[in-house]
Amino acid sequence: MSGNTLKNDLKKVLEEATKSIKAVNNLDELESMRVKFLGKKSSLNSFMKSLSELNSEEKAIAGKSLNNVKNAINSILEERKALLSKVSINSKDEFDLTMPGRSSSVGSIHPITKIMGKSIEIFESLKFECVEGPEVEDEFHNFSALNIPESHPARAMHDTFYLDNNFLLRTHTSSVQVRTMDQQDPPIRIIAPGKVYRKDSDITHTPMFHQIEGLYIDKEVSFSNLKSIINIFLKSFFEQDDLKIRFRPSYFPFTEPSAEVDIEYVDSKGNKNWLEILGCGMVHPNVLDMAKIDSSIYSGYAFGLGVERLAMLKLGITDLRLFYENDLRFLKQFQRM
Ligand code: 2U9
Repeated sequence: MSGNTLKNDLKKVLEEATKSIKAVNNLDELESMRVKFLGKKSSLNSFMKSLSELNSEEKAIAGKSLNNVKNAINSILEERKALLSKVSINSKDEFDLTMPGRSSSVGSIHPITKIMGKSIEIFESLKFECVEGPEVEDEFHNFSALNIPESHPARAMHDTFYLDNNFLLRTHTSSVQVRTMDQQDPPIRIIAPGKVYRKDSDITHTPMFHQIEGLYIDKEVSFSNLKSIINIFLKSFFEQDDLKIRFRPSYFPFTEPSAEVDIEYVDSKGNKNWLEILGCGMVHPNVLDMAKIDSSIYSGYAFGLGVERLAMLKLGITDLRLFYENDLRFLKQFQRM
């Protein structure tokens, strides 16, 4: 073995090892490369063995070259190992089936939406059809068509959110029923659920709240029909067959006669109280006339209820504003309602 041939052979070995190691893509293959280039059966090892054939001067030079190549291969192996370990940690992250799952938080329907849904379900079972209409209204559909005179305090700026050009945010969903009466002949049996707006804010009022209003127009609709439907709804909603319900005379421009309805409520100390829950009445003949429905042939009843008020009583909540603060600690209590 001459010094020059050895040098050439070592150069080739180093080149081949470098190329092969850099092509390796996992730690197992890398180990076989270590065996191939540095193991007992490697060409480097057989060169090592043949050193004995050389004289001491040649041996020193050849030994040094062999060691250099061995070290070079070792460091290429280490470098590749470090790189592959890093990749394998990262890929373990994606594929380790023993890792605990990432929990995603599940949202839920807002309690007001649920109360609204439950009420609509009851009215639909009583053959009322659900209708919707615009939240931005004009004065005619929100006030005039409902027999609410221009001088009525509800029209005042401090109660109603006025927009440009005599538009406003509807103060009740009655405007939806007015629109239905314009488009449809009796019999009409509808409910109008939705958002309404009034300039009010305290523990029992928010500037936006939800209403469900009902309207039934047909021949021979009577006040006793109205009482019956309200009784059925309230007993079903509060899931209480012996619920005490009281009709108290009241006044609304759009109904005559009008009534407010109270339910008996027993508080945590066992004290009984009457609580107002909704308003209702027989549709005012002026309202029918304005919708070109002959009030000598047809009569109707109407009712209106505040969804937040229903929800407060059903869920035992005393501050209405809690519904709209989006505090998850409050909302989560109703997740499984
Ligand atoms: C038409 C004719 C009449 C709807 C009615 C009430 C009585 C009523 C309040 C309850 C609490 C509003 O949400 S609240 O603040 N509503 O008391 N609403 S009768 O009467 C109508 C509706 C439409 C065409």
